[in-house]
Amino acid sequence: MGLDVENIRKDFPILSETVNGEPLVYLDNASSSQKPLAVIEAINNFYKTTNSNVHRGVHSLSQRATTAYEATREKVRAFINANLEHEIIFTRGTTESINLLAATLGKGHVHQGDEIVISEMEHHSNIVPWQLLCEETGAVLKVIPINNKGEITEESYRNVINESTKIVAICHVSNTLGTINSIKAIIDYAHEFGALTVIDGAQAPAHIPVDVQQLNCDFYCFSAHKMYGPTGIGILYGKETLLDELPPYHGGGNMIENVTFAKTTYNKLPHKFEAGTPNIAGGIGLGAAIDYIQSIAYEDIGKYEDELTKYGREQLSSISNLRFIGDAADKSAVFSFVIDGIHPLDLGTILDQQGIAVRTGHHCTQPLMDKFEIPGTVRASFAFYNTLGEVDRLVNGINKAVAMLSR
Ligand code: 7TS
Repeated sequence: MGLDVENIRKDFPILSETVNGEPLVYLDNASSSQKPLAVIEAINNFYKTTNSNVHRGVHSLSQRATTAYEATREKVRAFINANLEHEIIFTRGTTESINLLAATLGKGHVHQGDEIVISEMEHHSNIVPWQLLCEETGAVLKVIPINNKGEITEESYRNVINESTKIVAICHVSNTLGTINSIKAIIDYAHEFGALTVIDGAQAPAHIPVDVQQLNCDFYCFSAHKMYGPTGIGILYGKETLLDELPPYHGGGNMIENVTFAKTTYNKLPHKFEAGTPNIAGGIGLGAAIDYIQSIAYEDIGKYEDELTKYGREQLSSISNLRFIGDAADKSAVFSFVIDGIHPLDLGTILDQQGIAVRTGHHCTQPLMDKFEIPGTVRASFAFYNTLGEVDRLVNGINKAVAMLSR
């Protein structure tokens, strides 16, 4: 059937905004995507008609809020094809999901001399929590190197993963390079050594379908706000047996079964990991975001975004002295680049003056910048509501900026 981009754009009110007098071209989707009206209205309606706390009220409104909030858990389960609803833990986002794992795996699963494996392309959120865990336990952080195209090769991960590996934590899709990693092969290899696998899926579900049972990953983390949902809510998926073994993360209301001063027992999954009043409106918004994505087939999203990737690559390549950082064979519509003699921040600022939103800097991947020996890049990251015309506006905008800056 194909994607009807012009109609899709109408679902996103912000896309009709002007910025600095120009129609907005929003190319910072890897940071946070825009929200369709369906998500905005779901949140609005919750506060207008249902607002109440969840999981504790005897009154009808609280029960209504609980039903609406919990409906998202089932939607997420089906969305990533998890086996069980209570394998879906609500968190504040990818960052909190990974921190939860690093903190709780540190209490029993990881010991002095054990190795924790990440890759050179990880976001700081998938580096620092593991460093904290290493400091606490005496475990050692090992890093899978990437090649110059920004890919993890089979040889490179086989060289790093071994009998000492306890955890392998890898991104599904790189936020800076756009590389789509062959995580299934890495997960299978890690399992040969009995290691646990943690997938940082922050950049995946907006673009590609995720099936945690097919991947057979032990944990999968993502954020609602990068997949057309609200900020402040995300998911930790984990296999039931593993989540059951882990100790609680935060203490407080809802995560307990019984509290006395002498001893507290904990609630069952998923509540064991969900202390305190959650982001109820956010959860409902995430449910609406999933409904929205599912109203458009992934197959169509994939085909269209591939077209954007191909066209974007071709057109950006026409700019002289532009060098792509990351040119993987399998990549999403994310372009990081540098232009000789031009600082990314200056380029980003002049693009902004033309209504074009890109991100500049290290994108929370400083070790990756070190690998490529650059301080930062300009990054244009696309979503399915972006158009080929916007690629042209980006390219014209860059050409204009380069002319101004090299005067
Ligand atoms: N992992 C990856 C691969 C990411 O891209 C991000 C956010 C995170 C983890 C953290 O997600 P959060 O929702 O908890 O913040 N990436 C970006 C980015 O590329 N620009 O801004 C945030």
